Amino acid sequence: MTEQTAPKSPVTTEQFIDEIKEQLKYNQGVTLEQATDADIYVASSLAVRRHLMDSWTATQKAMVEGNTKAVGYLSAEFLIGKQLRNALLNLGMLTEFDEAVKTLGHDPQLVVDAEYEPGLGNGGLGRLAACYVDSLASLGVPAFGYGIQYKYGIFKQEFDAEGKQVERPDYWLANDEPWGHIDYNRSQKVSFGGEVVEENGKKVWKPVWSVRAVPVDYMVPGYASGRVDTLRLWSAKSYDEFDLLTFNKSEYLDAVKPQVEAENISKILYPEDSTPQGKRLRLEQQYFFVAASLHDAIRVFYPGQDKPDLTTFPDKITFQLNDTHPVIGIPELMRILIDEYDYDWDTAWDITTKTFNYTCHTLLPEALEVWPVDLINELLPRHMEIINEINEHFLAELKGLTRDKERINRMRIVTEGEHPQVRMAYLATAGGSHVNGVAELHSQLLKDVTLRDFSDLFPTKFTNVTNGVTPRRFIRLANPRLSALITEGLGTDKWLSDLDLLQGLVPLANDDEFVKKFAEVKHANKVAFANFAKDRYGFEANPDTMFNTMVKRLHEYKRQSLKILALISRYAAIKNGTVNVDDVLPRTVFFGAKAAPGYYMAKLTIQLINNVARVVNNDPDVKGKLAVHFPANYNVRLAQHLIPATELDEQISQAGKEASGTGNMKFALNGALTVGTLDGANVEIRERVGADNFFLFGLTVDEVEALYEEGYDPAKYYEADPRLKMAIDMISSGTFSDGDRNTYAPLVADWLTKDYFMTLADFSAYADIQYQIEDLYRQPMEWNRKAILNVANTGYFSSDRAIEDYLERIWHTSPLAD
Ligand code: CBF
Repeated sequence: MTEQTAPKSPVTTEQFIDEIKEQLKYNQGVTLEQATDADIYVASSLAVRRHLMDSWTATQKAMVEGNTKAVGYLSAEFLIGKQLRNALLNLGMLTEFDEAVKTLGHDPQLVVDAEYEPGLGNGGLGRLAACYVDSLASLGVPAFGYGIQYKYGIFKQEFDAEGKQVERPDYWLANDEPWGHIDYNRSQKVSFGGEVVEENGKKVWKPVWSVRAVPVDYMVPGYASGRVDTLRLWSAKSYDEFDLLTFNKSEYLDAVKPQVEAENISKILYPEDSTPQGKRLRLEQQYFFVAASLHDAIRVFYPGQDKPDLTTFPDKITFQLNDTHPVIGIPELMRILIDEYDYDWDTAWDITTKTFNYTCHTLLPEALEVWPVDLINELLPRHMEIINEINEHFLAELKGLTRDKERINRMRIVTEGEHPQVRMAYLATAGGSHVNGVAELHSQLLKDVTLRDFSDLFPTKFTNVTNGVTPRRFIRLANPRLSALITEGLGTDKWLSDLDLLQGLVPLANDDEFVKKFAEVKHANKVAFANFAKDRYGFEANPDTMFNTMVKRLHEYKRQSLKILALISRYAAIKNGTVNVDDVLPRTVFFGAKAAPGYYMAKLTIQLINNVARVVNNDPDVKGKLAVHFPANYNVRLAQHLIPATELDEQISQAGKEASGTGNMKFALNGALTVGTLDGANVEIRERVGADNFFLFGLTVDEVEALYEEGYDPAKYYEADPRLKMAIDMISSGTFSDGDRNTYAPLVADWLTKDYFMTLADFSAYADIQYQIEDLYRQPMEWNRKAILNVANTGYFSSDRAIEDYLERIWHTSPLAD
């Protein structure tokens, strides 16, 4: 990315004050005296949005007229976070906003806090999509993010008196939402069900119900690029043709039922992450947003043309399939081309395979979607025919490439047997130009294990793009103190658009003055987080203890249980005098995690963590030495507060299970040291920051495999390490369940007999490395030097770099010319 200095505000403070007042008066109809913080938030957002409008329309015009191919990022999730500050930063208006709002008698922080965070994603995959549209706009690449505007985002997490997770609906649209513009004039009809008939030798799909997909547009401002891309999220509305006959029979509810059901499509985000799917509504959602998006792209790029030349479609836009969720787009494009535009099969296939690329975000076989043929037949009968035909053509192609019948059979897109299924990852691999994993290790394992047959026969399809995160939101907005110090250290703020410049901080790790300033920044962030936590969650966190954080979805493979077992063993050691209390390094541990509502073991782990926190925090024997906090409802906002305050980050998944991780990047970039396994992007982070500046422990992928092979016996590890035995026994004896021995019995039984993710096997190494961690922490200058080296050497993990890799390796396109 070309380095940019911070953009210059398009308005003065005085002008911005007038604009806010105008919005208050003409949009909201409130006087300045009546205006609440929430009113000021809406008025400022609308005023900011107006400033983006010209660049937005100009970007779209240049995209349609230009010779650069656009990018369509198809994703069922976009975890965009709050919009106002991000837009202000990218426009260069942060100072003008603060001043204007103060002049109007409001606190800028409270105004910003009035924004309700849209939770339109589950975790890493959705947040990555949001980082990528930010970077596309910042690089000046014309792009659409296409997804769904769910009415209910990811559930709101609460904890009950027993520490159990309770899910509450998150009706975020019940609040003023000034950022999304609903465009009824650009809606698309999406149909389902029915049958396929032959008419004049042509297959004709006769669907039986339809829904209206209405786009809600969010502007995505680039940082200092002058470009504004589009995030187009589809909302399902019914057509107003309801059943008058039924209504006349006074069965009003029955008459509106189909309308209600149609609107249900975009009602709720599936609260799952890396767990198997299989719900009918989910397939409806996938088809809904993908079909609307493909038709929308044709409308955008061939305006007013009845019979456009769609052989040029792959030159206009390239579609990235964000995981298997949008893969139904492959048969849909084939259907559009053949049924709606009369192309023959080969031409349609040529266009389709050139149009799509697929990113795989998982290594867990159970998370690769498969759809029952029966269900697809019922909802999308024409698509099932097309998928069958793709399968037949593909098998024929394979026969020309290999004589290995077993391999060919393994590669079937549609499986055989009584209950045939469609393997969406295989369909994506066969129907797209490129397949990429999201970190080097993950991409390698995709080739060696998950999609091995495919990579053997189509090696050039496979590539890697290591994930990245946007430095604008996750450094500049989240950590203004560190940002100022970086700018001071480098003598420029250009690092925000060229994160490799952080390398310039390397020599400063040896400059004691700079190291002290860095330590002061971290301490100030800890104090700020402690204040925020007190205010928002009501707990006290002591900023003079080490801040140690583990935030991510709760999943067994991520191994929150390893952290909690080590913590309990530490607690036990202090209690029973195995360690001298004076030698214990004071530590505050923060957890943040949501469990999928139907994931029993994950929810039980949440309950355990909460109860460990309750016991530890109320025990005078460990007071000042160990504290555990689990703020509910971890989201982007909490991430932006907690990450800058963290000193030690936990990335402790079982090697070979975390595809990449992106939290690991955010923490390193904010000057936390990582304790982690050789998994996902940890491997690359460690390579870049240097082995001395990363706390590595645990089994490698090969060792994990070897242990599975030889027959893994977790009980052996329980017997061998008294620290582990003590921790598990404490749980079993009811220490964290008011004496009840059964509460956590399912967890304990699983650890001792199955422990699929080898928590017990890695326990000793993990407990041992804590000594190294604490030794280093006792030398603050050395710790902070290493933390600076983490910041300095992780510029590679910018989403700008990731997007540049996609441009070069997959999309083969470039920014718009000025
Ligand atoms: O690639 C983004 C992230 O995606 C996941 O969250 C996913 O949903 N499959 C993975 O679990 C992460 O490893 C990955 O960083």
